Amino acid sequence: MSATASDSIMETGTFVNCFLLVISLVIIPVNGGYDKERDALLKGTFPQDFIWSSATAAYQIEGAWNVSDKGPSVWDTLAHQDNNRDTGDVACDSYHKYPADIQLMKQMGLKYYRFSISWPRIFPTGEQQDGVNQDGVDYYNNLINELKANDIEPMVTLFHWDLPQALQDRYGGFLNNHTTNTTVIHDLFGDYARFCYQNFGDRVKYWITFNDPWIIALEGYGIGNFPPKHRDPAEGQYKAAHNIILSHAKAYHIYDDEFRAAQGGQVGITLNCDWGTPKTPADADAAIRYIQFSMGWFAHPIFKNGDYPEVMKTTMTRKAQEEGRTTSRLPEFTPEQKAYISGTGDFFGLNHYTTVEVIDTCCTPIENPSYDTDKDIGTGHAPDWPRAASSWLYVVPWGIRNLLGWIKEEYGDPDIYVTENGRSDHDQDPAIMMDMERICYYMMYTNEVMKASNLDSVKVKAYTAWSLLDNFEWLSGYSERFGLHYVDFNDPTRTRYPKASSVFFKQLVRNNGYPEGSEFTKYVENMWYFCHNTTEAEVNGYTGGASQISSLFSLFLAIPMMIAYSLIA
Ligand code: GBH
Repeated sequence: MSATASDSIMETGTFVNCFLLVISLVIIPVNGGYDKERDALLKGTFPQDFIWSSATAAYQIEGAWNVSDKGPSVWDTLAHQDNNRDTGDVACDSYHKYPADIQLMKQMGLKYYRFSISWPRIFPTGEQQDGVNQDGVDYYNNLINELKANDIEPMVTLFHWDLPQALQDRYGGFLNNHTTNTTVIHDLFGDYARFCYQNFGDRVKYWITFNDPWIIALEGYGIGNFPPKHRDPAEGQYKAAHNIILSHAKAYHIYDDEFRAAQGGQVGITLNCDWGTPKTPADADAAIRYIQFSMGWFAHPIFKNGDYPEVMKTTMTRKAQEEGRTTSRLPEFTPEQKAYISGTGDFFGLNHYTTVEVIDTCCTPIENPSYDTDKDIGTGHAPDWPRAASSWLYVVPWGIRNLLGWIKEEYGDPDIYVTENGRSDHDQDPAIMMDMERICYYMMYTNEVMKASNLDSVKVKAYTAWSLLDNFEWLSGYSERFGLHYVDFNDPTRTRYPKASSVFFKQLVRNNGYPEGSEFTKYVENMWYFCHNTTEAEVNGYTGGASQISSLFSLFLAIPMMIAYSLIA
C-alpha cells in the first residue's frame, strides 16, 4: 500500500473532521443533561499498579479462517451462508500481522493485551482426540512470545464466541444434555482449557473462560440471531447458560487442581452488563431485575452462592404456574453443582458500554414467553443521551460508576477488571481519524471509573479499551468501527493507522489518570464541557460569553496537538 493512500486518509479525514467539529460545536443544541456534581471532572490518579489494556477477539481480527488445519467455527459457517455478508475470512489479518499490532500497543505504552484463542484453530473439531493443529499452537506461542519480548502481559480469553462447528453438529453445542451431570460439552471445554494452560500457562497469568455468556446464550440459542442460530425463545437461553456456567466452573477447577500451584495465575469470567436506571422511582425493582436477569444470571452463581438470583428463580416459578408448566423453564443446579460453581472467579471481568432506562411492565401473562417477556420490563433511553454509531450504544458515562459500585456491594467486593469499554463510529468516507467523540467517551468513562476507584473504594484493577483495531463487528460486519486504530478493509495489506483517540489514550496511560496540574489534565479540562455537550456558561452561570470563546479556543489548541501526535505515533 502506498504512502499516498495513507496520507490522503490522514489529511482529508483530519481536515474534514476538524471542520465538522468546529461547526458542530456551534450548532449542537444544549441538552441540559449535565449535572454539576455528578459529572464534574475528578482530578487524581489511579492506583500505582493499575492495568491499562486494549482488547480484541480472534474471529474479529485474525482472518486466516482456513489456514493449515483450522476447523470452521459457527461464525465461519454463518459468514459463508450467503454471498453479500461481511466475513472474518481476512478481517485485520492479525494471524499474519500480529507483530504490527504489538507495535501499536508499544507506541501507546500499553503493558497488557487482551486477546482470545480460537478453539477450532487449536482443535479443528473441538476435540483433542481428533487432532491438534500445530500451526495454530505455534501462532499463539509466537504471539505470546512477541508480547513478552515487548514487555506486554497477555490476558487471554478462551471463548469469545467462535465455537467449533463440529461441536455444534455433534452435540448441539451448549444445548448438550443440559440437565445431566455427564454433559460432554463441559468435559470438552475443560480439555481445551487444560491444553491452553499446559501450552501457554507458563507465560499467561490471566485467563478469562467465557466472554459474555449472556450474548452466547441469548443470541445463539434463544433469539437465534447469532450462530448457531438455534431459535428457542422460551428455553434455549436458559439451557445454554446452564451449560456455560458449568463449563466455566470445570475450566476453573482444572486450573485450581492442576496448574495454580505451578503457574500462579488467575482465572475469571467476563460478563457484559448495561447499567439499568429506573425511569421513575416506581421502576426501581424493575431496574434491579434487569441487572439480575443479565449479569446476575451468571455472576450470582459464580461469585455468590452457586445458584441463580432469587428474583430470577421466583419470577420463573411464577411464570411456570401461569403457563401451566410443571417445572420452571429455568433449570436447577444440584447441591453438588452449586458447591462446584460457587467461588469460581479470581476476578470479575466486566464489559460495559451503555445504560438503559428501565420501566416496570409487571405482570401480564404472555402466550409465547421469551427471555424478553420473562423480565417483565421495558427498556428505553433518555432523550438527551447521545448515541454512538451502534444502535444500542448510548453514551452515559455515570452508568459505569453506578454499575461498579453495584458489583462491589452485591458480590462481596471482588477485584474487578474492566475488560471492554468503547464507542463505535460509522464506516464512512472520509474516514474518521480525528475521532473526538471517541476521545470524549474514553475521557468521560475513565474518569467515572476513577471515581469508582478513588471515591467509592471499588477494587477496580484494570481498564481495557475496546478495541485496539477496527474489526469485524459481528452481525454489523465492517460498518461499525470501535478501533483506536483505523484499518482499511479494502487494502490487501490491512495497514493500521493511529486515530487521534490512540494519542489521547497514550497520554491517559502515561498520566495514569488525571493528575492535578499536568498538561494532559489541562487539555482535558478544556475539553470537558464540550465532551459533555454543554458549555461552562451553562454550568456555572452567564460569564459574558468568554467561556464559550475559551472553549472554542481550546479546540484550536487541541486540534494541532492531536494532528502532531497522530503524525508521529
Ligand atoms: C462486546 O459485547 C463484545 O464482547 C465484542 O466482541 C463486541 O465487538 C463489542 O461488544 C461491541 O459490540 O447486533 O443489535 O443484536 C458487548 C455487548 C453484544 C452489545 C452484542 C451489542 C449486539 C446487539 N454487545 N450486541 S445487535
